[in-house]
Amino acid sequence: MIEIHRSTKETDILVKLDMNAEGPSKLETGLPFFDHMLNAMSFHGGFRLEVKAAGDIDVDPHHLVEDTGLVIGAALEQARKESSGIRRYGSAVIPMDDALSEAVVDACGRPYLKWNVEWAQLKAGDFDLFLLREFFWGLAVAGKLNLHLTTRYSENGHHAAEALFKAAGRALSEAYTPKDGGEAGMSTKGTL
Ligand SMILES: [Mn+2]
Repeated sequence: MIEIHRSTKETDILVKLDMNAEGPSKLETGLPFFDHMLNAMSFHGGFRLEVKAAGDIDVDPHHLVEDTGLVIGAALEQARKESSGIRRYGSAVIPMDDALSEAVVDACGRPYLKWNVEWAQLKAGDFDLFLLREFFWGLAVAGKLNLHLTTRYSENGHHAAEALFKAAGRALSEAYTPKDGGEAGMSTKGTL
């Protein structure tokens, strides 16, 4: 179980992550739709995630959503460092009713976010779907992930987002599956 706490003047976030244990996850960000997405990601990824986040969401949930991505990303990076090697790549394409979303991960140590995402609506309930880019940006940067996210098609933004988080969970789970050999076993270069 990895535990990371990050506190700034804008947010206070505690993340507990165990990539090798099934739930139950516990999500408390003060943003019910965001909790719903994080729960979908961890449940379908088959890993345990706890997030307790507080922040200036009355100003704008932007800081909290981005910082939550940064802290979960930092936990993933620590998981990689503590491992004796991981599979590194993972991918998934997940449907939800009208929507089909895709996530492809390379836990390669070099951050990159390819955001090939379009939302059919701006919001899901009162949650601004455009904020989800900030979450995945934080995840990619702090997790040192190359992360390619795509909404192939959808009519409903909630469905597209939920399918995207499920796909991300499945892809992360595959990428962080233990594989012996350390960093040398993860690249033909002999190191990441
Ligand atoms: Mn839903």
